[in-house]
Amino acid sequence: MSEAVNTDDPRLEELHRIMAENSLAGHWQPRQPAPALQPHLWRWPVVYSCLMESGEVVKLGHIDEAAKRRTVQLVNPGLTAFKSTTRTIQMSVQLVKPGERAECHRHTAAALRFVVEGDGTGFTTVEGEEMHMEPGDLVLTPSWTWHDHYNQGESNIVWLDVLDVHLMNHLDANFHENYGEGPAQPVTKAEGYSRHRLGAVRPLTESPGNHALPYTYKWSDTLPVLEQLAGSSDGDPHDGVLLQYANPVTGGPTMPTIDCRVQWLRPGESTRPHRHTSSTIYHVMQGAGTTVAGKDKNNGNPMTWTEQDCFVVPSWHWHHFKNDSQTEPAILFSVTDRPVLESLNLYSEED
Ligand code: GTQ
Ligand code: FE2
Repeated sequence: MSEAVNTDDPRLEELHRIMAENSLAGHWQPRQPAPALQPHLWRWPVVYSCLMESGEVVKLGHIDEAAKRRTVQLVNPGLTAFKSTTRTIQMSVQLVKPGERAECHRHTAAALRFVVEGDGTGFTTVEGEEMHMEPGDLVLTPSWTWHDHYNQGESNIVWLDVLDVHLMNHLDANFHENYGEGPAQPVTKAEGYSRHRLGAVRPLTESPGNHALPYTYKWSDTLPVLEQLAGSSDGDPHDGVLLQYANPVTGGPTMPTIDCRVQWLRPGESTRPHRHTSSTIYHVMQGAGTTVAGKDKNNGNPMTWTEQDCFVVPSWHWHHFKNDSQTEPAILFSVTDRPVLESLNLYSEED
């Protein structure tokens, strides 16, 4: 307590007591420090073995049951009370076994799926369209869009779920609704509908504002862009060759609250440190390397990653990347809350 507050004055204690009884407090009184988001690395073999074990012991439930989805959630050690990956975003890993269906619902939280494992026969139906899921594909289920998942194949399908659910909770804007007419919504659109309708040739009337619409970014379209740029451009000094999964109509962020990126670090490449007021969660698609993240520019916590690992770089932490291989590129998929900070004029960056 500051010196200006005379703690010997018995009236002060009485004031504190009366205020506490009436749900009031003085600015001069201490409070619990907010828990800090920490840099953290989740090693894939541990995540994956827990997910596979959950496939044995957790039966996928109906839509009104707690196990309506079978996911293992990445919990930041600083945010265990919230069970959350960052303050805004949740990243989890979901398993749908052959023959299983995760039933239909919708919520205000925007979600995306980034496919890690599967033979392409599994799909998420979004607003009446089956979006088939092959490794590396990114499927958007934006705010308030109906979605259900079905694995009609013979092998497991595993993907990363990313939702802005914690932001929704902070804003008291987290609402959801179960589909009332059965476990799955009807399929009303041809496969590829959204990608075609929102492509470079599209109806003149297509003007979603900064709204995101259902969409799939195929890895088979993304990888050639990375490969071509890696061979022909210098890339970004902080991130190597960096691509944004742009909203196909506006060219802006992937969704209003979450931007998705993919980056390519050349063999042996080392990037320059920078920091910014947005938090990022990474997933290693390919390769092995080190990300140093910390509050000091030259003294961070090295996170040494390999394929499929996930890690967090918190807001305003200096960070840089190194591809530890001299022969192979490294590819990182990432999600960030940067669009939220930008839309509130709170985004800034330093290097
Ligand atoms: O697949 O619909 O990880 O609603 C969390 C909430 C996945 C889903 C999550 C969800 C889903
Ligand atoms: Fe959902």
